[in-house]
Amino acid sequence: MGSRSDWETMQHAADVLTELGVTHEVQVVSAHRTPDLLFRYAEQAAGRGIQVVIAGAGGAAHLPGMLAAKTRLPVFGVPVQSKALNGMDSLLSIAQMPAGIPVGTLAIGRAGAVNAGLLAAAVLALHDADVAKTLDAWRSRQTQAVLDQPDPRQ
Ligand code: RP5
Repeated sequence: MGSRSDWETMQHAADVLTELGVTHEVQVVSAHRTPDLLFRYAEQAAGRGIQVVIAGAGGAAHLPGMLAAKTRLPVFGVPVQSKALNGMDSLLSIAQMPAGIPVGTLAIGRAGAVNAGLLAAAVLALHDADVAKTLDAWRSRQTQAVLDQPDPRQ
């Protein structure tokens, strides 16, 4: 994520990955405050065994796009809800990548962070039977929770 202030949002991605038993790391890497670290991180990620990158950022959110430009790993961007523009700035900065360097863009805020974790797990599940099983079970529990409580007044 681009700043420690993004953690309130991005912790939800980390929580999902923890729930699913997916090994992950959490790090602040700022595109504009630590640009050299950003390049180093992106260049070394694949070699370190990382398979998917989730990048959360707010405002002029160039972190996911810059990461994607420096690694062939799939990058999922989470637009953090900014104070000034409610995250519309973050969303458009992340989603509107010119053709050639894709960033898979999620929803603004918590929903995007949760779904980024689930989407990353789904990618890993293509080649990891344990993650596939855990992800299927997570989704079944979610479905069952809705079926078990159909009346919102209760
Ligand atoms: C972006 O600027 C970060 O991703 C964060 O969402 C936003 C504000 O950062 P802080 O000023 O709170 O560190 O780089």
